[in-house]
Amino acid sequence: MNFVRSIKKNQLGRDFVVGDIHGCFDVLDSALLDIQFNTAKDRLFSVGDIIDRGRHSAKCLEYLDKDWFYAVTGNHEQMAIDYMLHGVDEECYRSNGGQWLINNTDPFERDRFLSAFASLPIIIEVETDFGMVGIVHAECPTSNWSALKSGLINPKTSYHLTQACLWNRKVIYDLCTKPVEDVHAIYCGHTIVGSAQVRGNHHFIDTGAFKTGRLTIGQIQGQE
Ligand SMILES: [Mn+2]
Repeated sequence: MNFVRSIKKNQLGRDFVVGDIHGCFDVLDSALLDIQFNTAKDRLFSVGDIIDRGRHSAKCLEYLDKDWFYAVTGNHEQMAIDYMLHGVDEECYRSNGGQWLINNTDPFERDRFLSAFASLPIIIEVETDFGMVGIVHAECPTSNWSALKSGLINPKTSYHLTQACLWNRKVIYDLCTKPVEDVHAIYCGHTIVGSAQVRGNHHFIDTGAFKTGRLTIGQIQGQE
């Protein structure tokens, strides 16, 4: 499994981060038009949870195929993987928006979703003019970024840290607001906020697109 993906600086265009898409690829398309996103030069980094709840979850494969679209694993991608591999917790997954996948019984299509989700990293780091920017679904559970990277690839700590990256809500609830060391900024989703929120150097950008119609996109690199 690929836990950490490191991405070089975008020398050509702009880099953006986007909050939890949750199947709202129609909202994403119009948001990309609004910012005049240029697929030849610009890149988009998703904080995960690109599927479930919204109406166009299956479209995720089109985006995951693009060389300008990057995503980390969200707890919903992890639930989809667990459901497809083990078939357990079907009712739990259904109640969390997984019926689009549960209803899709084509084994070939399921394999495409499984391999696409299983190849996503837990965290991404992107080089920018301001320093390294981290992308993680729920939060960074360690006090410095390097400790997270080494802990994720250490078999003794990997499982625990992965779960924390996918599910924690300690930082957003002000239980830990010290900036994470060794990283300029960290972008997260998972916890729905009315508008983007900052805690230390964590930025929370999930504005609940599947129910509010508002998808938050922030620029992290390149000319305004
Ligand atoms: Mn989530």
